Amino acid sequence: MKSYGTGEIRNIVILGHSGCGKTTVTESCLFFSGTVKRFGKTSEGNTVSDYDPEEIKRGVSIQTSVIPVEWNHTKINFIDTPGYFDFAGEVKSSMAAADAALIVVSGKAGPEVGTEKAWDYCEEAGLPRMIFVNQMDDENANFNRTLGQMRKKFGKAIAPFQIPLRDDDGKFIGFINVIEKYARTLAKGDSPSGYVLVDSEVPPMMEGEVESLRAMLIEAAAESDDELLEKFFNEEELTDEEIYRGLNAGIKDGSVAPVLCGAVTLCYGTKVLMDTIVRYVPSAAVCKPVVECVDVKTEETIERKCDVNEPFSAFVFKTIADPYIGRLNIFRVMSGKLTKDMTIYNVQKDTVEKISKLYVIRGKEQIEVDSINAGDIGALAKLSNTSTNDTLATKENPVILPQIKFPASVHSMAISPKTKGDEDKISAALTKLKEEDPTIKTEVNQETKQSLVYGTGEQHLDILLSKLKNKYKIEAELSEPIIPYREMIKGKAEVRGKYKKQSGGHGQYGDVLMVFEPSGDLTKPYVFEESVFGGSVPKQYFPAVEKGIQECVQAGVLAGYPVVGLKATLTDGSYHPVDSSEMAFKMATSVAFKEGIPQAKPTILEPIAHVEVLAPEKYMGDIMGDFNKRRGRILKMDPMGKNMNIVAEVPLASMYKYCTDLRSMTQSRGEYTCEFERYEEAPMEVQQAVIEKRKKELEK
Ligand SMILES: Nc1nc2c(ncn2[C@@H]2O[C@H](COP(=O)(O)OP(=O)(O)O)[C@@H](O)[C@H]2O)c(=O)[nH]1
Ligand SMILES: [Mg+2]
Repeated sequence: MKSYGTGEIRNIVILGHSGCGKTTVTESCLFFSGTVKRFGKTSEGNTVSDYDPEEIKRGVSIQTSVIPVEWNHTKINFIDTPGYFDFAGEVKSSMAAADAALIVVSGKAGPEVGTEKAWDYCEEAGLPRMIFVNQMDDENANFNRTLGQMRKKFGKAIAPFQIPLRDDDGKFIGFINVIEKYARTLAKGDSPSGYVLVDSEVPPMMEGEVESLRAMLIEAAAESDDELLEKFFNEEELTDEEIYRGLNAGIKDGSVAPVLCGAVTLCYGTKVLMDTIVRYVPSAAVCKPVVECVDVKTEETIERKCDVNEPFSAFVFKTIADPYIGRLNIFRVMSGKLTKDMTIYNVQKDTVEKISKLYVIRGKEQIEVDSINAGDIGALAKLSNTSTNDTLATKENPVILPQIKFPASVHSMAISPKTKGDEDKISAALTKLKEEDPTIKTEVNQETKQSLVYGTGEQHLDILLSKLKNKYKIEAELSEPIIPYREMIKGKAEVRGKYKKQSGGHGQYGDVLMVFEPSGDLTKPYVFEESVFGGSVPKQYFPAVEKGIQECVQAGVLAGYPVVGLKATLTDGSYHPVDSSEMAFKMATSVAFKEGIPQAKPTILEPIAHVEVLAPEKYMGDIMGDFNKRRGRILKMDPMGKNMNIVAEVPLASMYKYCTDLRSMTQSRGEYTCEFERYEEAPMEVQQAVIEKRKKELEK
């Protein structure tokens, strides 16, 4: 592939609800531009973009892929993203590499939750955006309805560049260009899709509609430029050139979102889409002219220009660590130029990385190149220490580029191999999968000994299992994480513990009088004190008594959970000059513990989580009602942007699979975080259930 200059590159992230046709957009552009000879289908698993075995199996995208298409002396790097919300991490990383977004909307379904999220992401990141209303060939598609809904949701920015033409039977037959007021209809001809567009007149009955949409467009165009706005208000006619100038400026700053339409499975609208991207979407050099980064030598924030003459810096936005493909880091050059003979420096990891081969990638295909210019996307194989979020630069000019903030991994499950002994294999494979996907987290709970995996949702972890099986040949299963309950006492007890053995020869003798009471500090298992008077227990045995307590608090008397907040005081006792030993005193303490704790009102504590939910206000009633059912307490509720932020405390045990429930309550609009806060006494019925469960486990 030829090397493209910074001004000839467009990095376009494709966003939208699952199933609107994002991946098919990339496939149709590849096909129409003659890059591929066969038009793949996502449902058949043969598209360039959805190449991963999991994507082929499911017929949906689950990871980001880069699809460069060469069109009109320009390289459009499409970055195709998954629509499922569990893969929001992939979307976030794709956005880090993009200059502009193409939001695909189904003309049949209209704007959906995924469309709203896409729009919000663009607003947040300040990305220029355009919209493609797809699936217009479907008999239930309705452009005007979709346009109206988008105007209502997204406001004045929505600027229709095209409207679809239909014949008397409602069949999609072409487009009307709203700015220049001409129509084009599809006719059989020599093009990859088998159709060409031929100019025709705007049907008289549509003239009114075209005029009103054009007025909408001109208003949007005028908004971006004071001079134009004045002309607009003075009701002076804007020239086409002025309209284009205004639209260009508006698209660049995000105040205008051009809307196109088509049916990409038939390549209707594909050419106009690519033409519009080349013509209207500014190049990498214009969209992200500078990037703020931290100069590692001076620790100052500096700017790097998206220009080949600047020092080299590149941001790694995706890592593939695949047993078949190998290790690949995909990056965007933010400044300067990368050539294959350079020595590069991973700034965060403080290591020099050797380049073996330099590629641009198209789906899974790796195309070797000699250099990659500022603004372009490339890939490097076999870098040993580099992963997503790292900055590559040179040792002479080290900088750190802005990092991706990944969504919280709130869904946790215990993971174990189906075959005993595969534990090490699982953890090695998980390490690889974590490199590819920073939203997967793992942890071994020291107390329950369970291996835990964290992801963004149930589907995310299902795919993780599937990858373990298909790519790493390990069968694993997920189970509910064990809740780490605690035990404590609420009362006070004074007990004597005696340990005495006379089995001929050397005997054993230990005798302690202990007081057990709450220490008030639930963060510590116990505090140990002694108030022995007159040497009834010699000093040398105090550590043995403490050792006894230390061992006993590991398993409480009610259900075997660790004890916290215990104060144990050794007040008295007796000893034998020959038979007493450290062992005997430790045993005596244990006897006192087993007898004393049940008398001191033992109780079970449960972990309480601090939960924050962000969701639109209309769902507040459901969310609060649901928290009540989970024994949660709402602490506060505040508006935050378009949403409400609810802060609550909820027992951890009832947060199991909350992500699934919150999604279904809020049509996937709600998000949350959940963190351990503290321990609290569990209600009686919970305690009974916990004790019962423990009993059964012991019987097994
Ligand atoms: N009728 C029709 N179907 C389409 C069109 N574009 C995509 N599809 C179908 O919609 C489904 C989802 O497409 P896909 O590209 O995987 O959507 P994504 O989830 O947004 O990537 C597939 O079955 C496509 O064949 C279109 O223009 N017209
Ligand atoms: Mg897709």
